[in-house]
Amino acid sequence: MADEALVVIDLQNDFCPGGALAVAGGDEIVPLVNDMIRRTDHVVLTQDWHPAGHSSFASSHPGSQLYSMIEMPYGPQTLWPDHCIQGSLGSDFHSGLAWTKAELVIRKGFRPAIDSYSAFFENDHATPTGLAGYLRERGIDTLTLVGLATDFCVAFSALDAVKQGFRTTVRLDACRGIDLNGSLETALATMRDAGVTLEDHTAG
Ligand code: VGL
Ligand code: ZN
Repeated sequence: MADEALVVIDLQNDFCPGGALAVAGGDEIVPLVNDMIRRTDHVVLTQDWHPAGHSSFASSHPGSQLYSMIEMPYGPQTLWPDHCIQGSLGSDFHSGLAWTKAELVIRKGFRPAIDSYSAFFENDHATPTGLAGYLRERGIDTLTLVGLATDFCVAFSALDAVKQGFRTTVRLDACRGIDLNGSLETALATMRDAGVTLEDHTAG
């Protein structure tokens, strides 16, 4: 339908097995995502896109543990391994992803001092990426989200999408999660409570 878009979140090498911040089974979703791309008129991709030395990297905070939380001026921030450095192989889309049909690639996380999980807003929940305006101007009001990782960039994007007034579905069978300290269960409950439609079309 003309008023619908598929938003493919961060289906990049660093989030797939062998990558710097590998999500278990991250590569398994590629064939399904490709089917969905084929069947959807409008496709938008996001690309995690960090400068070297980004403030979300544990390596930028000497003495701090990987995956620990720190307090940033904009709120709590998980510290990640170095990943998705601009222009690196790890920042490329998975080589099997049929990305050429995409009408827009939203890059995020490029400001050194702030992380950006959501496709719509940086982690201060205030600095927009421009995606909501783009979609509205195109007359798109209904979104399906797929990609990586369910409990971080997909969830943050879905929550902002409903807040911005988009009818929003997350296809869980076309997502994989990181699951840090129960983050997957929390993300699913938070999305459900916020009015995100969660669907799993896994056969059987
Ligand atoms: C993501 C952690 C850090 C994601 C991106 O795509 O879910 N997670 N950067
Ligand atoms: Zn990142």
